[in-house]
Amino acid sequence: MSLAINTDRLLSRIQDLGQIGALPGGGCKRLALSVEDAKGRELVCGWFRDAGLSIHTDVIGNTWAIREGRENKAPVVMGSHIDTVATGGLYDGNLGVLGGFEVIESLIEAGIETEHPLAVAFFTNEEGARFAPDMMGSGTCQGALDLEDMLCSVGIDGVSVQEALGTIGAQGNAPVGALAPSAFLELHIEQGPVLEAENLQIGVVTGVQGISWTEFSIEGQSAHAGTTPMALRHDAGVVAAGIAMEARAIAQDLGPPQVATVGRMEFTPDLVNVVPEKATLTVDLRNTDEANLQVAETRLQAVARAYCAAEGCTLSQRTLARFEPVVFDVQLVDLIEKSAEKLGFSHRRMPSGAGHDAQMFAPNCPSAMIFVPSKDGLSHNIHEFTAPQDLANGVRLLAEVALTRAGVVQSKGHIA
Ligand code: HGY
Ligand code: MN
Ligand code: MN
Repeated sequence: MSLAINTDRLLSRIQDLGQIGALPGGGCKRLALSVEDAKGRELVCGWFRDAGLSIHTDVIGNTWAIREGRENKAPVVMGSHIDTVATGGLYDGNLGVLGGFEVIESLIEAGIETEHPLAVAFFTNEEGARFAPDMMGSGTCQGALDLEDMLCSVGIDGVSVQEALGTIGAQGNAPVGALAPSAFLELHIEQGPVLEAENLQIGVVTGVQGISWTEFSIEGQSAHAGTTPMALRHDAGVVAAGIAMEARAIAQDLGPPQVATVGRMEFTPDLVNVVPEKATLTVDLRNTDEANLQVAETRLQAVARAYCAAEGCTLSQRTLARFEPVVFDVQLVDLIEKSAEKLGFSHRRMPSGAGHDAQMFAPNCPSAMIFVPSKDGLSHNIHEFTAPQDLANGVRLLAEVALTRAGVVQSKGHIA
């Protein structure tokens, strides 16, 4: 069976949602639990409501919409996120939510009934850009993260998740664990260069690499840039710079798939002629192999301590996120691969370099992902782009797998 989907409707919804938080040069900024996120939630829930779906929101703002099945069984859930980073694109997360919704709406139009209910979901703060950690909503609803801890998480702007939920009215009353899928599927852009480089249409995602986010705070001593001899300095800035260079060296020495990123670095007092008395920086380390990720972490820690000691500074740190690598359900991955074959899509198996909501469902129910190509491998960039045909391919494959898992009871309408 292959469900006919309405590609034009999908594309126009992606554009409509992309208007919320639109940036002047393209792309959009819809940080988690911001006013823009609230508007995005309102738009998407309006579409869910118009389609007659029953909408549920839980205590951290995760939202899902259910289309009933013939049996009162656990739903097959298609989900992702609609929050973005500050230099976000139109597709990261949004494709998985709007694509899942397109599957459900096309089913309704085709008069197709399924045994299991089908649901489409978006999860709070997948990005982790404003509030750490990432995958916060999905991790909380699936028991990987503690609700109270997450509600107390304070963002880079000094606002807590609890406050932000209250400000935009996004806190619902469904309890943690209320969403218990029979299977979880996430369609997502690859966000990397592999599919495009190999001229492939689909990524059959085997799992997600491990993630380690650390925020280092270095305390030194502010001093005059001109009068203070180098030997007398306690320069927090130079320690931060050394840690940043070490992060890059670790990735180079360990080689792929190890990656390292220093995304944030701040100096205090941040003035041209004052030796920094304080520096904070974040280091994002990732690897598909947990043992090697720990090697990277250990080496980074050792160097941070050594640089601080040599400069006479003090070091403190916070773990902002720490998730071990995840392997997706073998049968579901096989089904995605077989379905891609059946639909005639070129494809390959691959791990995900990015974190995703699906990884939080993997311990609790069969979970897996479908990737479609990213132009120039770009994401977390306003020029993020995926061609319309690739978007449609991904949604058709999502439909094929979701329908197989949900079981088609009867089709009054058209299934090719
Ligand atoms: O950081 C990530 O991998 C995802 O974008 N949250
Ligand atoms: Mn994403
Ligand atoms: Mn992202």
